[in-house]
Amino acid sequence: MERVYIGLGSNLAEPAEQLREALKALAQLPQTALSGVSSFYVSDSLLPGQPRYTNAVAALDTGLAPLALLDALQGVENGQGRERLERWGPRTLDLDILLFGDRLIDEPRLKVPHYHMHARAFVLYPLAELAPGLILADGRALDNLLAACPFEGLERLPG
Ligand code: ROI
Repeated sequence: MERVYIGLGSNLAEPAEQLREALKALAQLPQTALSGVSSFYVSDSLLPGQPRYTNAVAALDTGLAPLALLDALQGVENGQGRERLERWGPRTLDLDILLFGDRLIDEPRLKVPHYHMHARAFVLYPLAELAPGLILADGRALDNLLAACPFEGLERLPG
């Protein structure tokens, strides 16, 4: 089993509900346990003109290989996205593999650590709830990434 961190994001009208549904689906993946979930955080989209996002990070312990997990996550995204496509538009749920054990992965479909995570407060702060003091597989310290990435603009939801 390897410890994997997944970034979740939704900017549906009820994005927190999207995230809760996605977490249920993650808990049911084969060879996989859902071992932790961060608080939910709301922030403006990095792209102007989009609704605000709700984001969270989940910890999984999985026996799936990285590309098998990626396929499974895309299945969850498609399942939830396809259902709501006509009502809400195409980007209902994003599930990103942020970290996969101690692995460095550089494949066409999958780069780990996730390309943009180092600069995104809505990834780093929830990750820090689950893994304070983490050192990434590429040697970067989560504490240093946090120090360079202001919390400003994030709203942590209660509960
Ligand atoms: N902005 C926020 N706050 N959260 C996201 O998950 C997110 N995802 C995206 C873009 C459009 C870049 N902006 C985002 O894909």
